[in-house]
Amino acid sequence: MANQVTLQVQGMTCGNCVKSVKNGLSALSGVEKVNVQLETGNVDIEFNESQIDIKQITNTIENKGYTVGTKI
Ligand SMILES: [Cu+2]
Repeated sequence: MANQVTLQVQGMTCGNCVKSVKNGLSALSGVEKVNVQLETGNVDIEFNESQIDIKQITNTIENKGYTVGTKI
């Protein structure tokens, strides 16, 4: 079942940060679509909840050195 979530990510400052988050999430099996907005820090993610959960997605972002705020 496809699910959609928008996470508020803090600490992204440039295009490389965007790429790092986008590529890191896209590499996870179960993640279908990732859209990162640098200006707002919003990260829109479409994922298959039978394969991956938000906790794993959040951990992946945090392991790259960014902070995940309240989910919208
Ligand atoms: Cu950067």
